[in-house]
Parts: sequence; C-alpha cells; structure tokens
Amino acid sequence: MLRARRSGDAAAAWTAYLRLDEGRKLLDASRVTVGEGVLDPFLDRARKTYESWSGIGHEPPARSGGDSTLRFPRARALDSVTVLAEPGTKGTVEVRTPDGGWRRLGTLSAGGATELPGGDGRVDAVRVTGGTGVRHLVPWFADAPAASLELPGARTDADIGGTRRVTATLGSLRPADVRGTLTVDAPEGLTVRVPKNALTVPRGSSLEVPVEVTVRPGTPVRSYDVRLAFAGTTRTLTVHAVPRTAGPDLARAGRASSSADETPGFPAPAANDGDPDTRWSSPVDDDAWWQVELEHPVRLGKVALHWQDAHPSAYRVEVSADGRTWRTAATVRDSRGGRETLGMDEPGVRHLRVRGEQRATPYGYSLWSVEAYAVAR
Ligand SMILES: [Ca+2]
Repeated sequence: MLRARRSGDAAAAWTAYLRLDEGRKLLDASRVTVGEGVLDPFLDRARKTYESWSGIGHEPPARSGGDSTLRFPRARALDSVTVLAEPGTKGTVEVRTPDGGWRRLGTLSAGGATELPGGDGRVDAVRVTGGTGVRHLVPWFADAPAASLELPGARTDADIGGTRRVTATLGSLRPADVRGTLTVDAPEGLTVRVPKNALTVPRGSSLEVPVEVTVRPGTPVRSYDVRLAFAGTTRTLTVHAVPRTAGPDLARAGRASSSADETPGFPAPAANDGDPDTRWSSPVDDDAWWQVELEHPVRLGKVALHWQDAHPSAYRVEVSADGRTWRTAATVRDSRGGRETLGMDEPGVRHLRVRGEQRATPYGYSLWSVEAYAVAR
C-alpha cells in the first residue's frame, strides 16, 4: 500500500488498503497475537498515511439520503473529485450546475480509484450514478486555499536584539503536491526570515518550515503582528518584543505580603521561597493580590508566574517605586494558569504586585512561585 502510494499508483494503493482492512478483521477474530504493540501502531500509521494521501481524511461527514449524492451548502468552484469504489464498480461522476442540470465529469476507473478534474463554474452537488460500490466520495474545492498553514501558537515572546525561531507547518489541501512561496509581511523593527525558494508540500503530508524572527535593538516593548501567507492561506503571528533579562531571580531576596492568606499554611512568602512545593493561597476574592518589596530599585524586564490550579482568568502586574503609587506593567485577559512569563521594561521598580481581577475557579488564587528579573545591561 505504502509502496503503491509512493509511486503514485492510486488503484494499487486503494486495493491494498481494502485488503489491509479485511486482513485486520481476520486478525482481530483470531486467537493468535501477532507483534503486539508493534504491528498495530504501524498499521494504524500506514492507514492514516494512506487516508491523508487518498483524500479519505478530507471526506465530508455523511452523504445525505444514503445515495451516492453529496450536496454542498452553497454553490462552489470544484478543483477535482476523488471517488474510491469497490474495484470493478461501473458508474458516472456528475456535478449539478446552478440551473439544476447535471454535467458529466467522467466515468469510474476499473481499479476503483478515480480522480477527475472539477471543470469550470460553480456546482452545488456531486454524485455517482450507476454504481452501488462507492465507498468514498471526496470533493476538493478550488475556492478554498490549496494549503494549510499552522503555527505552534498565535503568539510568541522575542528578546529585543535577539532571534526567536518557530516552526510553521504547511499541508496540502489538494489531491496533488502544492507548490508556492511562503511570504512574510513584518512591521518596522522586526526582520523575519523564511526560505526564499519555492516550497513543495507533498500530497497528503506536511512540510515543516523554519521561521526566524529577529527583533532589532532599540525596538520598543510591545506586540507586533507578523503576517505569513502560503498558497492562499494566511496566519498572523503576534510577537511580543521583550527586553533581554539577566541575573538572579530578584523576588527571592524580597519581602512578600498579600491582601490576605487563605490559611497560615499558605502564607505570602511561600511564593518567593524558591521551594516549588510550597504556595501562597488567597481567600475567595476576585481582587486578592500578592506583592513583594525588592531589596533595591531595578529596571524590571520579566515576571515569571507559576499558578496552582486556583488561578485568575484576568489579572494584572503592577509596579511601584514607593509602594503607594502604582502603575500597570502587564495585563492578562485570558489566563489559563500554569506558567506564565510576562515581558516588560519598567525602570525604578521597588515594589511588584500581582493583582487579581477575575477568578477562573470557585477558589481563590494560588501561586507556587513569582520570579522577577532585571533588564540586561
Ligand atoms: Ca514556593
């Protein structure tokens, strides 16, 4: 099956896939164990590889009415149609035009694997007439992007003066290789490097592409949107430019306090004691806060938080020179808890406060640790 797929022999690959299915049913029914833990995962992977390549993985959920007709919610431009049928099934593939008439695309191949070009104009249904052995009917739309473009996340931090590498994953959304150039639109201050040459995404698989984001020295601290595009698909990568930090965790030597502690067993200093197993917990109060007074004023570049399960959905980090007048250094609106690192560039900071706005759970807030780092000189 895999060999046939690699050589592009669609009929042989389809026949092998059908046989694999039958073989596995026999294997399941037998008492003999063959290559337990090795054979099954291999066959699963082989199956998925074929399904992705052949188009089965792209097949719309269910054909209405149980016949071999697939209706689209709206009229669409068709790139091509894949039909997988029992070998020997005879039939004609047709599409319905907006005037309600059916137009013939072609006949089924004797081997069972048929691929036909979709022709011009928009159509709102595709069907196979004559045959009852149709197993899969997959339309490929020409009005949708030819490729997918995925990033590990919609946002990333990048040091000012440094380079951040992320990996973009391109996938083919056609029963063919997709060729194109990955293009970048980057704002002032950012240089984004991607391969300059044209890229080929093999049919039914994906291609990983390195993306290097360099933030030029002197670029202001804030978020920048980088637009990436490939074969009709665009994605935005939000780059948060943060100062480079250096030196020890300054919170460790600071004096912690809080709006209140849930119990004496979860005191404020447990969040800056360097012990990953102790934590501060607040009572149930949306506005609860934790703060630390640093030994000396610093130019604060980074705050790293480690939330316990009890975390806020919204909070902010405030800073102060004197512990009386505060300013907001970072605001988080969609916290998922866990480890969160916030970049900033705040001079003259002696006091740092994590102030809750909205609880994400029925409990209060709980922090395993809060770390603070100065901007590198
Ligand atoms: Ca701790």
